[in-house]
Amino acid sequence: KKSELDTVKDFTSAHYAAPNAKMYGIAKGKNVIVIHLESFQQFLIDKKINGQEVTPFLNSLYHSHSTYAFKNFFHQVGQGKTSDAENMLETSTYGLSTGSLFSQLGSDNTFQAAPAILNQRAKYSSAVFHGNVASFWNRNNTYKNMGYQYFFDASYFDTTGDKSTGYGLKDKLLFKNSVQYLERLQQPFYVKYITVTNHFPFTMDKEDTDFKTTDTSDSAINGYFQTAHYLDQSIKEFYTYLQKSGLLKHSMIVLYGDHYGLSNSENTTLAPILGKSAKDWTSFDNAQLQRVPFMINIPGSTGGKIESTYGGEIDVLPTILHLLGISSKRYIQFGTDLFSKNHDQVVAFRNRDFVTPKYTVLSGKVYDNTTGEKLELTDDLQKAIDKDQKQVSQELSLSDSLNSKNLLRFYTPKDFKKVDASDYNYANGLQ
Ligand code: GP9
Ligand code: MN
Repeated sequence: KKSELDTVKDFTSAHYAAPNAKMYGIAKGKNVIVIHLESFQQFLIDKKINGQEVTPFLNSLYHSHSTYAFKNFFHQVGQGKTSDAENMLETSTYGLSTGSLFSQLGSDNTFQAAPAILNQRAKYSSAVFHGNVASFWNRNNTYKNMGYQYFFDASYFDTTGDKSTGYGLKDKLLFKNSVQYLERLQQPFYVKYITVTNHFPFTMDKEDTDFKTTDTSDSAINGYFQTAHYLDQSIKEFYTYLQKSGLLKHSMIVLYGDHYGLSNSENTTLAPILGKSAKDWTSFDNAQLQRVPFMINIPGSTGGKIESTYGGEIDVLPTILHLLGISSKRYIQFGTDLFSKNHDQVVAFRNRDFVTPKYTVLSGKVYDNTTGEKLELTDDLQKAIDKDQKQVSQELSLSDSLNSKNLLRFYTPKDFKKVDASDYNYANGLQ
């Protein structure tokens, strides 16, 4: 009888998309710097408020020919929010349907995640920089199982007084104070920066912003543009350091928004700012706002452009591995390389809704992406949608059984050495 693991393996190997030869290995051997843009939605890109760009630096990256940017990239998180995004990006498996995988399974599960893969295949060192306490989302335990060698959490930084906001060290200080650790890491390194300042309720100290924001009845919306502007400045400052230190040309910088910042209940207040009418706002419009930025900046490269391929967070790991010239074929991963000709453009949301380049399907109702209108289905279209829906549901439930039953403990990819969490000790030897 076929085991559950075999069912999962059969699915992911049939779904595997071979790399695009033009892109394979274009960033081979480079450092990888992943920048997690907290609560950052795609509509912020190129947005002006009172005539001023909200995120001028990210906009310049977005339009640069050294950046492969995606305008139809969606977040796929559930209740695990940031932690779900991290899990998808670094394992190419989904978060759970309820709660956070990091919190529920991060201490005990077997992971075959980016830090371990890159270390074993290409001798990368690895680290996370984050200005909140290590235990938030059970990161201290999960990161060890992912094979992260270092975790520079709040305990490594001075977070006292006005150096922090609700979720920890202010982003500008995180980047600035991380340098002392970053420059001691062995290269090539794979590092992740998890920013926090652009987080609900989007409040900040007056002296940290001079951005003239909106004047809506919703203080979260007004604050959102200010904290996003601050985040943008923090990344600009970090780039200045990367440039000066010489690291920039030896690095590939991956930037992504983890999930929505403004919730569906706020979207009708937001609508006029996006040039839409609040009274015509529908669940189709909410779904479109699941777009978040995904940008791969490879300084020195000139082939970058704004891609219209549809994809999501689940697709990041195979995409990155292939850019680094590392085949993803031997791993159990649910996403597919965004640059592959066989990339699967059906984007699953955690609640089994999904988006394709043509349609948005919400609770079985089908909307046309160009008009936003709900469609009456012909038999043929219904069949096509049913097929996609079936695959989305299957993919999510296979990922769930893989993770909730810890099936990776029974699977050893070629040459993979199982991660031993006890190899790592993060908090200055105190924990
Ligand atoms: C906390 C931060 C926020 O450390 O990453 O997590 P979120 O609330 O966005 O899931
Ligand atoms: Mn988050």
